[in-house]
Amino acid sequence: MRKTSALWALLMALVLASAACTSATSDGEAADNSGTTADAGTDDGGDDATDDGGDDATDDGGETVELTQGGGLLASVQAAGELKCGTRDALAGFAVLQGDGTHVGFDSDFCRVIAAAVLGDAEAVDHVDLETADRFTALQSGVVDVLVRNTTWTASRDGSEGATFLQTNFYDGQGMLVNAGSYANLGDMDGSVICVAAGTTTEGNVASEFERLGMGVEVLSFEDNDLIQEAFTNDRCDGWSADSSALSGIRANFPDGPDAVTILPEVFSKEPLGPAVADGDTQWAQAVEWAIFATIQAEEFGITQSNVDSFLTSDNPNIQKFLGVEIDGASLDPGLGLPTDFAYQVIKQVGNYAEIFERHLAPLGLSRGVNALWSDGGLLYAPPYR
Ligand SMILES: N[C@@H](CCC(=O)N[C@@H](CS)C(=O)NCC(=O)O)C(=O)O
Repeated sequence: MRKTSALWALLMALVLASAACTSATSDGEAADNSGTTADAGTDDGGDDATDDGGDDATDDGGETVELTQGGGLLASVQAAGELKCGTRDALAGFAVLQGDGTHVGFDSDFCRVIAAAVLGDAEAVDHVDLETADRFTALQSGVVDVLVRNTTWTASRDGSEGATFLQTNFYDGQGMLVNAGSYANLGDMDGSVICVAAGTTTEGNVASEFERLGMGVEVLSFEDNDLIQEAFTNDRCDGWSADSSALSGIRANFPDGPDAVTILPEVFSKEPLGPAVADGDTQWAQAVEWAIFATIQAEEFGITQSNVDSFLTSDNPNIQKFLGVEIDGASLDPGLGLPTDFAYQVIKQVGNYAEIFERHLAPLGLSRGVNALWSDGGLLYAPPYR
């Protein structure tokens, strides 16, 4: 019975997934370097449902059902020996290209987490710089294997953009940066000009929020932050709206110093940021997701980059399974297609979630808040690895 229903589920999923993969549009209107003006409306639309693929191959209770799930990207990435990770090169705290050619930041490290899990080598990453508006076409066309680029999970992106979002690795919300002393609250900004990056959730959120407040603003959209910075400096923008975490990075690196600008107190949207893959390849999606879970679970176990080796002799069976330690002559292989020591590699080569956060986001003044572990009152929770 189980076998039959699993096969039906797979068949249905393949039909849905192939339908879902036919239309790829970029998220949002084309960017205009001089600033595209709009005063209302969102462009993050679309509604059709897609399904990201088949059902499970094994079930806790018993028999194993051999099913091929999806498009084989896990095998392709392993054969290529390199992960193409869609990211950015100038987003403070998240992904910044250094003079020596390395990428540094929270997103850059999560690209490494995936490479460590899948390839056993955190440095086997091609960090592909993507503008906001190009993210989903790059994912759909296979230019990148995964997107780790401060990208918000929304229904329209799950649906119309053909993306499958995985474990959120940073729960964010939208904010507003203004010149120090110019405004105290969003409610003071009626009639102002707000600058945003094109092809983002930010654009639509500004329109909705000011509509909700019964106020009118002009929204100017730019291709990237450098262009917004220039417009802001030239007094073309009264406010700069973006994810709050991004604004913290922008403020920390502001040309006239952080005190020249203020982030207003209101956070006016939910922006769950996390990795996304193209629809239709469940095995790949699961591999990426368990790589992220490994960072969270490691923090919960108290396993860090520097102490992970001491845990290889732990007598806690949950830790033994998690690190791929042999129990009765075999390591747990849950059938994800990942090496059985993938979590060990992630922790040893990149670190646990707390370490990655401390390395890149704490220096911007960000605290864990809702991004704490569930056991500390936050939202981060990894399912059991067994
Ligand atoms: N999380 C939002 C916004 C993401 C976004 O791309 N933000 C812009 C503005 S902070 C950005 O990353 N710019 C980077 C750059 O220009 O280097 C989304 O997914 O649409």
